[in-house]
Amino acid sequence: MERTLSIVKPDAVEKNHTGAIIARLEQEGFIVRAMKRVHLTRAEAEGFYAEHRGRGFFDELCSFMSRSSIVIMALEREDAIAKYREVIGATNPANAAEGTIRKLYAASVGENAVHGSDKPESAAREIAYFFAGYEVSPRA
Ligand code: YYY
Ligand code: MG
Repeated sequence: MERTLSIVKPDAVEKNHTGAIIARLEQEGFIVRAMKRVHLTRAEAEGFYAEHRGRGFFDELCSFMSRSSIVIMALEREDAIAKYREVIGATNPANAAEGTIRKLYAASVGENAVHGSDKPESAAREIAYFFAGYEVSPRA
């Protein structure tokens, strides 16, 4: 079993799509290992997206991610990282395949409904960024 970090971003939470997105992920075989709703500070958003610091879209991305609440989940599944990225679709919803979460719920590349880890090292860092060890332990 592999884990990935999933975020329902402010645009999707504001539109009340959280439940539909979680239901879809459960249908796709993901187990919600840990979950919480939080409103990030700008500094917390910048820390999460540190790898993108210096990119043209960084300021807008961090403003967006700290605009209102998000729902963060640690998800578990066989091949979770790749499978999750398949289910959410391309970063730009205009390029996302039919039926993917971004195609269904995202309005633009900047406000694209969900986040997903891109590789095992990112998943480990991102899960640890938001969850304490006891929250994602097998006993949770
Ligand atoms: O992993 P993923 O979210 O699909 O894309 P990244 O390339 O890691 O970029 C993170 C985040 O930044 C993306 O979800 C939206 C935003 N972004 C943007 O606003 N404009 C771009 N040209 C690229 C990314
Ligand atoms: Mg990424």
